[in-house]
Amino acid sequence: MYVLAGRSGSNGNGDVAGENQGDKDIWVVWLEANAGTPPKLPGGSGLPRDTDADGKYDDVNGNGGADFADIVLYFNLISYIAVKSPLEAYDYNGNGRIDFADVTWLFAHL
Ligand SMILES: [Ca+2]
Ligand SMILES: [Ca+2]
Ligand SMILES: [Ca+2]
Repeated sequence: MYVLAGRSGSNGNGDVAGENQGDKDIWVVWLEANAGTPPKLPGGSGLPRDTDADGKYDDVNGNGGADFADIVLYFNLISYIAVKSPLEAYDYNGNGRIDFADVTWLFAHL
């Protein structure tokens, strides 16, 4: 964890304490080393992986490779992924949504 504290010029109740300290508002930001790496999915065996480093996490179940089981898991978890996972990791077709088109994209790109 890293704490980044600094001054802001906000005029509203914008700091972490919800108080306006004028130009001395303190912001605390939680930075994670691999913020873009999505967490393990329910039913997965490990951390999801981007097997070809294109930014799309095609090894959905984290078993080491992109395979048919990833398609099945993605399909079963569409609603979960849409709410809980970073969009950029699973929005394979880049339309800004997690949807069935991403399942078919994954199937076509195995
Ligand atoms: Ca990939
Ligand atoms: Ca896999
Ligand atoms: Ca999509």
